[in-house]
Amino acid sequence: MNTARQTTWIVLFWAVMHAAWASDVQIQDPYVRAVPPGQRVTAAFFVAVNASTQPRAIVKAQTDTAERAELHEHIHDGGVMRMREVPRVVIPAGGRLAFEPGGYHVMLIGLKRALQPGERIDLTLVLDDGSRITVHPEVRRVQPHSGAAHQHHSTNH
Ligand SMILES: [Cu+2]
Repeated sequence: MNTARQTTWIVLFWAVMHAAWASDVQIQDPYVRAVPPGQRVTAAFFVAVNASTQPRAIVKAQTDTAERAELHEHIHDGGVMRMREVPRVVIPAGGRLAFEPGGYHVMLIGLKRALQPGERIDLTLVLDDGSRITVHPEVRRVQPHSGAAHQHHSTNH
């Protein structure tokens, strides 16, 4: 009886620790780039902070606001900036990684409605340990600046 009780406590302890461990990744300052009406593609940015002693990877993004959410990176390809989908983005142990214009971002493809600056959408990030983090990025007007904007989004300047 004592042993069974002990086992219960160990399982409970493990569950609590595991939950705490899974939440060691935090998403700070999430936002979404405001786009002109009719444009159905935009991107979400944030800073991912990993307080654990293990590297963690973001392996998937989901949102109700768009038909698809993809993890993207920007690469320099013969002087041209391009972006491509990546299967995972690693946040180093005890470190942080910025998703920012010109770098990693979550591409939202096929927006289901127009986004108003100031409103918030839902974005869920899935980690490699199966945990999920839902954040509420604010829609913001982001000034394009040289080299850092989505090249295929900027028009004439
Ligand atoms: Cu992209």
